[in-house]
Amino acid sequence: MTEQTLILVKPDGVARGLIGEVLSRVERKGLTIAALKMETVSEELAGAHYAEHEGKAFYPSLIEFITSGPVVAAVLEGPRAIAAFRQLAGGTDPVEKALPGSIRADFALETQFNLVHGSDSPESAKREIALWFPEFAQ
Ligand code: RTP
Ligand code: MG
Repeated sequence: MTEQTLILVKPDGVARGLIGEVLSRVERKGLTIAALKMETVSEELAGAHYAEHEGKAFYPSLIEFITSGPVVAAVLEGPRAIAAFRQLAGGTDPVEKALPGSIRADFALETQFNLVHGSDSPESAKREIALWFPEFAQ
């Protein structure tokens, strides 16, 4: 069944020149880029996007980081797109959890600066696509 997922190249990925690397891996995997834009994230959008983490110790630095520079946001489509991109990204901790060959394992060292985001469930994907691409949401 075709799914949609919302992904981000976070500010560290943009600053390090990894937009092309990430999008290239997405395309080589066979996922379709259905929507794409670059944007500097407002506090409001950052808070809405990461609402599930409000109150956690890392939340203030997460918001500061995600608003620190432009991000690239995209909607991807394909069979099992949500899990497929999470596989490409690798686990949250790029050293302890991400498998070799994943984006995070190949290019990141620290959990906060882990380069990419991908929706973690169909419910998250629907919510995040509506936040980032209201004109695109179904
Ligand atoms: P994301 O939402 O960004 O795709 O990452 P994720 O699902 O793999 O991880 P999640 O638990 O949702 O955490 C969101 C982001 O918060 C930062 N984080 N820092 N210092 C820490 O312990 C910690 N834990 C999470 C990371 O940037 C993570 O991607
Ligand atoms: Mg998450």
